[in-house]
Amino acid sequence: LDKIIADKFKEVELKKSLIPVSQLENSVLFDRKCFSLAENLKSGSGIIAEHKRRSPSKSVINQSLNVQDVVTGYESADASGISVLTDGKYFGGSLEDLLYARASVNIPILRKEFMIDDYQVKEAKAYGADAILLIAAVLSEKQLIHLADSAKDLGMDVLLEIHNKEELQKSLKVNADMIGVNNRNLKTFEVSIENSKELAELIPNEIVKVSESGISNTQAIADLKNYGYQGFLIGENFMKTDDPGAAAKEFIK
Ligand code: IGP
Repeated sequence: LDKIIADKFKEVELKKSLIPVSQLENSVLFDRKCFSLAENLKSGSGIIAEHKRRSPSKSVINQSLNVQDVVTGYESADASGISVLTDGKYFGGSLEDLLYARASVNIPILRKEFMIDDYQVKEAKAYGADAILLIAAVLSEKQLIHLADSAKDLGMDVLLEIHNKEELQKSLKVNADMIGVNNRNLKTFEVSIENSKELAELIPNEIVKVSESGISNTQAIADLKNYGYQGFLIGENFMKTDDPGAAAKEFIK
């Protein structure tokens, strides 16, 4: 994780020197009114289906599909939202993926990225995202508050990811619409759905609860609903198949 973040700082500095913020603000999408991911989770299937080609924990998941087909499939499967990885080096994603996803569906899209700078929040908006992810393991309380406020100012929702009590503590003053409990430890890659169950009661009621990672069956969803979860972020279980949309449809029906 430390390496990913160090690389991200370099990437963002480079981009800032090439594409000024004013150019991002000129994107036609910059003034678009966002869909609310948090609201959509409450009223629909609750599934946030992810486009993920590869990951540091699993290496290759699926490199042969095109993003438009995948996200269109997710939308017709009745996903409440879509998550698009935009990190290139570790996840094989891109901002172009986000743009093509935006052009293909009319449901909320989460930019899945290691956010460290305001610049990326603007980029998210300029490339069509409706929501951003902030990872408590990566950011200070002050940074979390600042980046969440920037996203809210642009009309986007905020999904704040935590993995333990300390990170939750750090997140309580942040203006987040959703708190996501990552079942995967980003430092050891160990996955346990019990983590969502243990932290559930500590999350304030007015915040939409999302369980992230390692979800592979509908029994897990039923269990997590009993703990108050309304959102379920699923990547690999769909992406490892030849037809992620069909896999999502079978899962959600
Ligand atoms: C999806 P999975 O196990 O269903 O593929 O997990 C999602 O939760 C995972 O990709 C994720 C992630 C992240 C990726 C959760 N938090 C932070 C990158 C960065």
